[in-house]
Amino acid sequence: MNPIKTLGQFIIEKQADHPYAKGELSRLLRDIGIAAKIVNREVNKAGLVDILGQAGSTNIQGETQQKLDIYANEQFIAALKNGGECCIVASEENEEIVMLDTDVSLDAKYIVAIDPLDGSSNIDVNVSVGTIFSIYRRQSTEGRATLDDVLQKGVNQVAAGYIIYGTSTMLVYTTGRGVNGFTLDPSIGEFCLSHPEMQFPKTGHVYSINEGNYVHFPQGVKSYIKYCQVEDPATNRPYSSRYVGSMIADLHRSMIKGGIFIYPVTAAAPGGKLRLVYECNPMSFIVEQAGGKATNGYKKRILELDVNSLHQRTPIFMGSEEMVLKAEEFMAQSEDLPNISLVG
Ligand code: P6P
Repeated sequence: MNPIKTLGQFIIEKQADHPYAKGELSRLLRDIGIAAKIVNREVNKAGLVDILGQAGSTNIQGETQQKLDIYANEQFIAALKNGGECCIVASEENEEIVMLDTDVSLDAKYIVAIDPLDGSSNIDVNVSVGTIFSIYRRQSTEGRATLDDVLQKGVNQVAAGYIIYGTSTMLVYTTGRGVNGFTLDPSIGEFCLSHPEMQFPKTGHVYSINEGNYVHFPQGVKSYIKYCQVEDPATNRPYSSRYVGSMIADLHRSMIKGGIFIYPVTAAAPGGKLRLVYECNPMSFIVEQAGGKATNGYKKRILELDVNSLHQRTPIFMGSEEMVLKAEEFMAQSEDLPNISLVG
């Protein structure tokens, strides 16, 4: 049996790979791990809210029960504020950036973008949900960090990861040297290394997309879906269709089993639905570090997209490299004239 290696031990071990690291990023990652354990505890008893009263009711201490995504947001922001290594948090739950203005945080050099509880609508039906985080170094050198420090391209990320609250709770992250997965062992309250050096299979046989939007998809997406459904044993088609409705769960499965996840432009979301700063960029960093591919469907790497606003959206095609390339072939053949800003 391999000896247990906790997230904390792993972070310190890997810090040695960065000779000039002074421990700030290590402490920041540990702060995130602590908040993840706190959120996990509440997510895991979410079903009990019905017994204890609906969210928004008051618990026996008379405290108002909060929606879980607001609770998660507050826990991560508090952990980052207390940790002192982060100066700004950009969150899906906050319209504006959150300045962490404690004496220590003001001089902190890291920015964290976060989706505190992605897929939270699935909590009531007991489907996996998750937290996504993205870490940048502030670019400004004088005064307080600003929104411009947040609106950096994905290629500038120093770290990114997600926590999936599923059949087990896992924390998966990269600092640009591969992707490693840690599973929470509740008996010791530690994330333990369980999936070292995660890699996407080069191809797969599962496609993940909300086909309910089919009529509004670009022609290239419709053609790719039909390609996936054709009977061709030589290429293991038809593929299987799997769609959880929590991007983290769909992507995590794709990374382990092989597959492609697509959220294209639709009539309801002409610029795509998923957010660039705290969903697509962090997930794309992980995908690429695990040997996969992540683009907007028009041969443009997600990580190289210009970031112009905090809650900016983008279409996303990510997963096993060969599957993304095949989907992009169909996108390139279609007559659709995409919004020119989307074209690589
Ligand atoms: P739809 C969850 O709300 C989310 O942001 C992603 O996690 C998920 O992949 C997507 O939206 C689901 O969107 O439109 O298919 O319900």
